[in-house]
Order: sequence, then C-alpha cells, then structure tokens
Amino acid sequence: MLNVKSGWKNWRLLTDKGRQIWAFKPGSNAISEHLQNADSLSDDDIARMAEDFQFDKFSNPNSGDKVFRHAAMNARFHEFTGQIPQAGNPEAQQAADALVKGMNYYACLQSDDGHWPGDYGGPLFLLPGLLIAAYISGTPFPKAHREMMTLYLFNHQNEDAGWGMHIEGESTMFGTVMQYVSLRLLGVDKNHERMAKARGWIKNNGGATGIPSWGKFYLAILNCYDWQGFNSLFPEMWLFPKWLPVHPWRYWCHSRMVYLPMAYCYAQRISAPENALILSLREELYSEDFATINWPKQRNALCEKDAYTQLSPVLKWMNFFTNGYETVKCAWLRKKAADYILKYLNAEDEQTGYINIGPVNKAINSICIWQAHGKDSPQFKKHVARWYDYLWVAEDGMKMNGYNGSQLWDTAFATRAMLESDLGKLFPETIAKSYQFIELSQIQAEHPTHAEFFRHPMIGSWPFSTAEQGWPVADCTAEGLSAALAVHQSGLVKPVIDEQRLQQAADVILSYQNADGGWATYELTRAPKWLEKLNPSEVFADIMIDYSWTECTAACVISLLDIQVAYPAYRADEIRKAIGAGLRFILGQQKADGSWYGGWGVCFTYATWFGVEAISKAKDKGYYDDAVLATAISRACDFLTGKQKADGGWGETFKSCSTLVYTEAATSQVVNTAWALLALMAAGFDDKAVIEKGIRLLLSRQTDDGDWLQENISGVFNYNCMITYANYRNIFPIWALSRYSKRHVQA
Ligand code: LAN
Repeated sequence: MLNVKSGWKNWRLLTDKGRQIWAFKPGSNAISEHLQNADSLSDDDIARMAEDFQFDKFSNPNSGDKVFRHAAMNARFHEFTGQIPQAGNPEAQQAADALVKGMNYYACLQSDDGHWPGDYGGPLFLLPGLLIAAYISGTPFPKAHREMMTLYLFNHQNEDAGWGMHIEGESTMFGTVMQYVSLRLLGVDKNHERMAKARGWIKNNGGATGIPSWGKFYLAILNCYDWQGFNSLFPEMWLFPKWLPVHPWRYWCHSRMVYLPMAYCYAQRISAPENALILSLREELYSEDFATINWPKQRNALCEKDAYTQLSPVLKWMNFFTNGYETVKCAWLRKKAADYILKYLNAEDEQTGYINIGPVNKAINSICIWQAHGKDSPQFKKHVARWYDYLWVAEDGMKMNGYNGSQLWDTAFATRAMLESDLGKLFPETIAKSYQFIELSQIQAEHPTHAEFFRHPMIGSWPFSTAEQGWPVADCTAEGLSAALAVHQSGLVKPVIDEQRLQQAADVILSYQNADGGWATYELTRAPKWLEKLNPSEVFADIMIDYSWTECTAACVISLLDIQVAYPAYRADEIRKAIGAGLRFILGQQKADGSWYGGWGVCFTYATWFGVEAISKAKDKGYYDDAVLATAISRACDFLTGKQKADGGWGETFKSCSTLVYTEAATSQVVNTAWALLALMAAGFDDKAVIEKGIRLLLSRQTDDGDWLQENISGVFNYNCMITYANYRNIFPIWALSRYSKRHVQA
C-alpha cells in the first residue's frame, strides 16, 4: 500500500472520453456534479490540506503526480501473475522482468476510458490568467480550489522570494508579479511574511513597470496598469485583406488565438472597476507612485531578468504608427474590427466545446465573452464550466495545466512503447483499452466554419489531447496512426479503425508537409520567416509562424513508412516522395556535432532520438542515398556516446532549450537515458557495453512497484518555457526496455 495522505484522499480525478476533472469529495463519478462539495470545507479539511500538500521544491520542483498515482495504485494495483518468457541470458532476463514490472505498474494508471492521465503543469503564467478572469467576472473558484491554488503558488516560491516563468526557472518579473497578484486575488494578506519578501523582490528589480508585455496586458485588465503603457495591438489588422503577408491568419495558431482575444480586450480597454484591493495592489507593485507613472514610457520597459527576445527595430517602428493611430482612430472601423474579433472567438469557442486551443486563450476568451455577453449568458457559463478541464491536483497543490491534457499523445506513445516487443502482448486488456481511446480520439468531421476561420482540414487527424478539443496536430496524427497500425499488427484487437480512416490520416499527414520538406505543428507554414520580426512577446522565440521541426517531421516520416507497409499501394508515389523530402529536411537540421535540437522536449537527446529513429527506419529501402543516411546515423551515435555519463545514463537540463547548447544535468535522467538508448538501438549501434550500461541505469532507478521517480522537467515550448510530461518517466523507460528485450527475449 502506498501512503495516501488523508488530505489527498479528498480529491478524486473523474474522467470521461479523455476529459479530466478533479473533484473535491465527490459524491459520485458524475462530472456534472463535481463541484457539489467544493464550497463546504471544514476547518479540519483546510488544516489537513495545508499539512498534506506541503512540498519541498528545493529538493525537486517537479511533483511526482502522487495524488493521482497513489490513489490509482491502491485501487487497482495487482502483482503480475502471468508467465514471463525466458531470455537468453541473465542480463536480458533482468531487463525483461523490469519491463513487465514497469508495464504492469503503468497499466494500473490507465483510466477506464483508455487514456493515461497525468500532470501537464510547469508554466507559471497560466493560472494567474484564469484567476484574473474569475476575479473580473465575479465568478470565484470554490473554496476547496482556492485553498489548493494558494498552496501551489506558495510551494513554488523561489529562495529569493520570487517566482520563475516555470517551476524550474529562476525568478523573473513576469513570474513574480503574476504569482503575487494571484495570491492577493486568492485572499492572501499583503502583510504575510512571504508576500512582503516577494514585494521586496519586485521593488529591488525595478517594479512591475518592467513586466513583459503579456504581464502588462493582465495587469491592465486588472486595472493595475494603464492601457496607455501598452503597445497598440491594432485590432484593425484583423480586417486586413487575406493576401497581405502580415494578415494574422498566417500566424502560428497559438499566437493567432492569443492575440485575437487580447486585441478585443485592448479595443474595449477592458479593466476591472477600482476597489480597495486594486488600489492597494497599485501601491504594492510599483517602486514609484502609481499616479505619477509616465505610462507611454513604460511600453517597452523590460526587467532584464525577463528579456529573452528583443523587439525588432521594424516592430518598434510599427508600434510608433499604431500607437499614434490610437489617438486619431476611426470609431466605426474600430467597432467593425471588434465585432469581427468577437465573431471569430465565438467560433473558436464553438469549435472546441469551449475548451479552446490552449490555456492562455481559454482565460482571455472567458474575459471577452463575459464583457460582451455578461455573466449570466449561456456562453459565459459554458466557459466557466471548462475552466476545470485545465486544473490538476498533485502533491504540490492545484495548478493549471498547459493544455486540457496530453491524453492522445501519451496514449499513442504508451501503446507503441508496449507493443515494440512481444512482451506487450502480456497486457491485452491495456492495449484494447488504449486502442479504444485512440479510436474515439480520431477526428472524423469538419466544423461548418473551418474554412471561414482559417482552420486546416482535419478529417482523419488526431489531436494532442481530446477529440472534443479538436485541434488537429501533424505529429499527433502521425503518432495516432502509427499506434493504431501497431495495435492492428499485434492482432490483439479486432480493428475498428477501418482502411478508409487510416488512409484519411495519411492524407492529412501529406497535406501537412511544408515546401521545405518538413512538418510543422498544427498548420502549414503560412508566412515567411521574416514575420518573426513582429514577435512582441519578449519572452518567447519563434512564435509568429508555424515552423518545420525535426521531431514533427520525423514522426510524420515514420508514420508514412508505417502506412506504406500496411497499404503499399496507397498513394505510393506521393508517399515515397514525401518521405524523401522529409528525410532531406531532417538531414539538413543535423548539427555539426551530429545532434539535433529539440523544440518540444529536453532537448538534444529528444530530437536526436527522433532524427535517428526516422532515418534508421527509412534506411536500406531506397528512399534516399543510403550512404548519406548511414553517415548521419553514425555521427548521431558519436554525439550520443560522447554524452554518456560515467554511471551509464544521459541527462540534460532545460538550459539546453533556452541556450541552444547541450547542458548536462548533474545526474543522469531516466527520460534522457531512454531517448538516447532508443536512438542507439534504432541505429543498430554495435558497442553493446554502451547500451547495457544505459539499461542498467534504468533498472537501478526503477522502484519496487515498477515506477520510476519524477526527475527533471522534460517538455518545452517556444525555447524558454518548460512543461511537465508526467507520463514520460514510464513511457520511455518502458519503450527502451521493450526495444532491448525484442532482441533478447523470445515470447
Ligand atoms: C504543445 C504540446 C504538444 C506539442 C507536440 C505535439 C509535442 C509537438 O511535437 C508539437 C507542438 C505541440 C502540439 C505543442 C505546441 C505548444 C503548446 C500547445 C504545447 C507545448 C502545450 C502548451 C503550448 C502552448 C503554446 C502554451 C500556451 C502558451 C502560449 C505561448 C500561447
């Protein structure tokens, strides 16, 4: 029995077709009733919460998802009683035993709908947006949630009393001011010792005028910053003709969908009515008297601890004109722009069942809809109902996830990991359930408004999270397709995803290939790279357009190779060409040292695994000059072996992502180790000692029940913000052990 603290027992995760909702003392499993008891906490409940959600971020800022996992294990864990096949030698036997133990443990975490739930927190600028939406709209979270959020925010305060942009980051103005304001909105007194210290951090670093633009936006909404101190978002740009290269339909969808509601708020200059708390915050956050601040001068003010990308001279020049336009703007045109924006964001709400594409537009759309339609409108109520889809409870409190979950992504990986060797067939029910989830997550219809609002056609695609959220992603489609094919091939289930649906998935993947041969994330690259010059974020890089990535390209190439095997005649010429161009793109991304930079995982080990996996799979099949492929693989292997640590493992820190230079972690990390091993084994690397040493590291880190401990953070976006993938610590060690066992164990 794992120790489930009593404060944890009050929280239960409810799931339905991938939807994840944490409920406080739920009376039933019905998601519709999840708030029933959330407002009636006893003093004892509160005291218990405070005690049981104590968390020591200084030993590891990454929580281990214990609230979910310990409960699931106690409810469902059973020892594996099947027969583990014999391996050829004791080493391989140990690996096979560990693999079965690892899969057995992991199978217990699968939810009834077939997916693997997990913590998807990490960024610290998300919950504040939601709390500001709740505050301005007068729709507070229930008491149970508020207490848990307060605990979370305090748990992640750094030693210097500030907060980072994400849980592993050093303090920044953005992180610190946003968490500080959140705690105040949650009712924490300004004289609380830790608040006084945080204020010290803010003032010692120049005060909140130096917060980056997204922070300026949130503070302006809260009426703690003057809209005059904010560069114009020029809402009229949404009325530009579509052919213009700067029309926002060409932006990366995440930037598009965030700057859309931001522009609405800006057009309406939405700001909370003054009250005692707001007046007090104005005093708490600034080094100077709020009334005397020269606002226009603050537009580009930026705390040096936050600076990651600079505003380009072109953007500054454009701001000069758009800021000037604000003083003479045409009211009629402004209204027309605001009306169009509202129509667009209503469409996004409808298309995603009010979940929205991500955590940022989720909060800002809520604010717009509240302002436009009112607190009692059905639209606003639908928004509020979906705030909870983003909240997650772990032993560090309640956080906001970076998405409504990573359901399809994790499930597809887990399925492929288990099926890589025949030992996965020892878990037929687990595979059947995950297949069921993969099946129900494939998108099978188009929205009536998809073309009007610039959506990429999506029939046959898979999303990152759930079909209901419904934004198709190129590499998620690839992973969904590869996983579905792997299940079909295993013979464990009767296929439900028919030939037509598989081919539609292949069609989508083909439709996503860029002119450079690579694949981007959600859409094609729709504008040239120079559009990046208009990136106003100051804290993120490469957010303006959807770029081709090594990982996304590798995943798509792999799935096309898979579909070629399953349906050799299907669009054969086009698929062969697409694979060749994809390989060329991947080769072009390889660094001089043989590695690849990863944009979505930490970091060089992640993308190097993808690069090697795709190239090895395509090798010797006539898709490309095989000598070139062989050289690329051997350079990658040299890179990886050069980074192996003395204990046999690999380890990188998030600094690799932001500095673009391989940054070794103090200790080996199981997730990095698994990626490196997967790559070396895919490459057929012939020095067995290297691989065996890595495998031994994975075995040495496995817990008695078959888990691995949560180590460093392993996900990233936009170079500079980190995100938790709680399932990776199981999926990738399992995958590496499967690959190892495939060579040594006969089932
Ligand atoms: C994700 C999560 C998944 C990720 C992969 C599929 C792993 C990747 O291969 C392609 C890109 C994608 C889909 C991705 C893009 C950026 C996201 C959506 C996120 C990292 C999750 C959260 C992040 C989003 C942008 C966070 C909100 C912040 C903003 C700057 C808007």
